Amino acid sequence: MSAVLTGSLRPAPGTSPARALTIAGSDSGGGAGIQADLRTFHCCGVHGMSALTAVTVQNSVGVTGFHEVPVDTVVGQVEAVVTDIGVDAVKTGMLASAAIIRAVDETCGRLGIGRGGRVPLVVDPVAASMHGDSLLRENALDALRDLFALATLVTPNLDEVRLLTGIVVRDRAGLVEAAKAVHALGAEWVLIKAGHLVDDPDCVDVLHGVDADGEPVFVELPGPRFDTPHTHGGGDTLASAITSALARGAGVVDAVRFGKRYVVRAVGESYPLGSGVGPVTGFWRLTDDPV
Ligand code: PXL
Repeated sequence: MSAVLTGSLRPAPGTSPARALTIAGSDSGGGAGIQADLRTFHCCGVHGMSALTAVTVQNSVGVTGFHEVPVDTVVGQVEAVVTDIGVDAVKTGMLASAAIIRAVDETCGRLGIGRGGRVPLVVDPVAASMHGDSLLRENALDALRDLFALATLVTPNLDEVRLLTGIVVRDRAGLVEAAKAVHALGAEWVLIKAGHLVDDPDCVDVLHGVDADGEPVFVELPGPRFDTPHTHGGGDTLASAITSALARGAGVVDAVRFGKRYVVRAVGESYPLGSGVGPVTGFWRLTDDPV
């Protein structure tokens, strides 16, 4: 395991921690989106920054609408933090529209974020909420696929695999086929999340990329399948934990293993909220120290 991920993740008091930026939407219910990302960065000992792309109107039952942030304001937020504070890893979540995706693509490329640059880029290709409410305009899929060419890692779930490639995954063998098909869209690494394979008693995600010699690498990431409906924000939390590890200097395989361990704990302690679906949580990171 990477030395940067062993032991305490707490930054030494008074020192500047690693810095991560999320380019994503707000979840008014606080379970997913930018709220989950910033919480996860914090719990991983990383300074979190945000470029807001959209404001969703939602609670534990679903999303009733969203309002996009103007493209210039999205770009302005990224430029403002990167040029002053600097950044060690970037994650995208809900990008809402083709115009925002194309602007994020151009801005990240220009600032040295993503493939070919200094700063790793994790693209979580968010298309819909777990209730099935759309978080991405219908005409934005081409732009999203184009963004993959800049990605260090993309982290689709099985609904997103179907949208992006047309492949319907039904079993573990299908996960490998999906990984190859998504990888062919241009990302350096692909993590296919198996959460939707509900008939599999375990949740075995598949990471796929190519090693330094050009040889294909497939890594299985086994984890338990928890008997809970409360998994809101699980994908965001996984991608944010991976981004935190990358920001701390870990390689992709170690960062993904770290993210998987983190999200297993977060789903394991998820809680009910409202009358619908509750969130995963980083509460297990809290200490028993009295305030
Ligand atoms: O979990 C995906 C996601 C990402 N971003 C926002 C969301 C959701 C799911 O609801 O609302 C803003």
